[in-house]
Amino acid sequence: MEFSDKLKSLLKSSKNVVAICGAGISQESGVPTFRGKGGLWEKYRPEELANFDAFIKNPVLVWEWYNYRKKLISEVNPNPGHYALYEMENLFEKFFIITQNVDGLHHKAGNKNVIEIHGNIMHSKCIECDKIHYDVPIQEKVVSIPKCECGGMIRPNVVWFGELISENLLMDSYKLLKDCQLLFVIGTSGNVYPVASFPIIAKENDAYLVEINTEKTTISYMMDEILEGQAGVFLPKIVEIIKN
Ligand code: BV8
Ligand code: ZN
Repeated sequence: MEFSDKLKSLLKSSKNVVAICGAGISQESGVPTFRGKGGLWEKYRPEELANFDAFIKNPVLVWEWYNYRKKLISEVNPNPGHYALYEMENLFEKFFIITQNVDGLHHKAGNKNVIEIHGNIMHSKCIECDKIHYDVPIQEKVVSIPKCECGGMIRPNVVWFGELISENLLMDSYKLLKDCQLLFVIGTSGNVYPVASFPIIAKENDAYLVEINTEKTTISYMMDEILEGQAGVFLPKIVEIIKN
């Protein structure tokens, strides 16, 4: 039996549902994860790339890595896992996604209620005046560091290690996690804080926690139900149960 009776009844009765997503949900679209085999971190370590000091020390290397990812992401599409979450937004009374992913694929699938807690790789910002730039071209070979009108260097507008998550997004996330009856934790290794601590907030408020992952993770121990397998396989099945 794939899904417990408890989960089946919650799929029918829950009003507020939240899905926390990590790189695993985009893996079936062809976007490499961070820590898995073939993952982005295999060649580089996070400390070397996804932090401000690395950018100041070697902006060309950091921009090369982000341009490689931006180009790859601009050529991929949402997969059945993303589209199932789009259907959930229209099936549950209140459904929100809190995503660690910066690939924009939830919006591309049609979801509106999305908190991009680590930002969006397609957006950039000036390190001097904080101006957001949406039109920074993808340079296959980085010949120059993009510059703002004010002369400042432009960086990807994502949250790097050692940087604070925006207070507003954190407050919005805490509120959603406190109010939800059902929380899906999809395709995340549970390594990165503060998102790794989010499931505990929902659990403390009596939510039922369901992990969907191809492997056990550091946060599997706190789950009420574990669906071991691909997000793109399980999520459409869950939508079928909600609909019938
Ligand atoms: C902060 C954005 C205050 C840019 C990213 C010591 C202890 C605890 C915490 C810390 C510590 N030292 C430092 C910290 C804080 C640090 C942190 O958590 N470090 C970790 C590594 C220990 N966090 C921060 O710095 C955060 N800010 O805390 O500020 C502060 C400041 C200083 C010091 C202390 C506190 C900011 C974190 C944000 C970093 N930005 N990325 C970019 O993308 O380039 S992190 C990066 O990892 C991505 O955003 C990614 O989303 C995120 C999490 O990774 P996952 O999404 O989980 O991906 P992963 O590859 O790991 O796992 C994929 C999973 O999918 C696997 O489990 C796999 O099995 C599964 N899977 C694969 N295929 C499928 C699948 N599942 C289902 N279906 C499939 N088909
Ligand atoms: Zn500027």
